Amino acid sequence: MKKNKETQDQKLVVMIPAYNEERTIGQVIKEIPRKIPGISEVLVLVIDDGCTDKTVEVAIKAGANIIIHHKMNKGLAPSFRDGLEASLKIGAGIIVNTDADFQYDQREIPNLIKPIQDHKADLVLSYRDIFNLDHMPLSKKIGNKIATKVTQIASNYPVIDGQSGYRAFSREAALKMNVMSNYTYVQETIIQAVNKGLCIKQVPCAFRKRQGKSRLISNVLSYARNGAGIILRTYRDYSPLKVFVLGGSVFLFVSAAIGFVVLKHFITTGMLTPYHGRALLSTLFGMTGIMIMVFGLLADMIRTQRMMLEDALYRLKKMKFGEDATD
Ligand SMILES: Nc1nc2c(ncn2[C@@H]2O[C@H](COP(=O)(O)OP(=O)(O)O)[C@@H](O)[C@H]2O)c(=O)[nH]1
Ligand SMILES: [Mg+2]
Repeated sequence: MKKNKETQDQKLVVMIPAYNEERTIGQVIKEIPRKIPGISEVLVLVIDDGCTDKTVEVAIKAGANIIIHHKMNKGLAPSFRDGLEASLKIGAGIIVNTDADFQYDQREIPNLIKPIQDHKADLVLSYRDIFNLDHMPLSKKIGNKIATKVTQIASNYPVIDGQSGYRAFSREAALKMNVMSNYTYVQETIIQAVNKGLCIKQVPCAFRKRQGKSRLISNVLSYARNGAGIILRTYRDYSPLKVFVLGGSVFLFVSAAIGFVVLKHFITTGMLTPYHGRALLSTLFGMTGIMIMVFGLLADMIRTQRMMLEDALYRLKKMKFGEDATD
């Protein structure tokens, strides 16, 4: 009976990417519940992304179990990627990602992982009540809403808060994630999860005022530029036909609008004169449109390759962690 219970209970790894967070990381780690129903063990993993302050010392003192070091600052997304990999390696059944700045309330972890424990989700996203957070500047609130809307369109999933990093992944979801960006992982992981057919649930969460300055967002505009680039690239990678057909159609439409008169004139008179200029322009737009569509077909073939590569990678990771890679 005991053995059966043990096999059912999963190991939880709470991973914390951190860049110079000595002020708050201790509070974060101390707040993490170490006993949760249905969880055999809670381990805290800190990703020290080239910290130059006392983050690591404070984290160890507060009870961190594993620390991964980057010799220099690599960025949030690479830290997240390494954190997931390390969590899988130490046998995590569920992985929670949280921030080191004490903005999220770690006492909510049982609530965050519940849908995974109940086999109702592979990925649980938390969402904040953005417009009722008095401490959040208006520019950030608006930025959040715009980025969330774009993520909704790109993922075709009604995400409520696309920027919240407080999330729980099942082992299966973590094995399937291939984060490619070097800046932030938040939008890319949602788009990937939807495209890989993972089941997503959303739960509300609290969000405290940040102590100290944001490490990630020095200004909202550069965050928006970087974030938009990541979303567009991920969308292009997973839905290339839609992107290229849309782009090509715009050119073909302009070509038709310009060339309509020329074609009509040519059919009735058999001549291009006096519409040579229009004819040239229409041809140019038409050719460009067709070229973009052909790129779309090529990109779609690359997408098929990517899907196969991702499946191979998934099986490879399973083999690496000593699991059955045949299912
Ligand atoms: N590993 C790593 N973590 C980072 C980096 N930049 C930000 N973070 C962490 O990512 C989390 C969110 O960053 P934060 O500055 O709070 O962003 P904001 O809340 O969106 O303004 C915090 O735990 C940061 O320590 C980075 O370059 N590397
Ligand atoms: Mg923060």
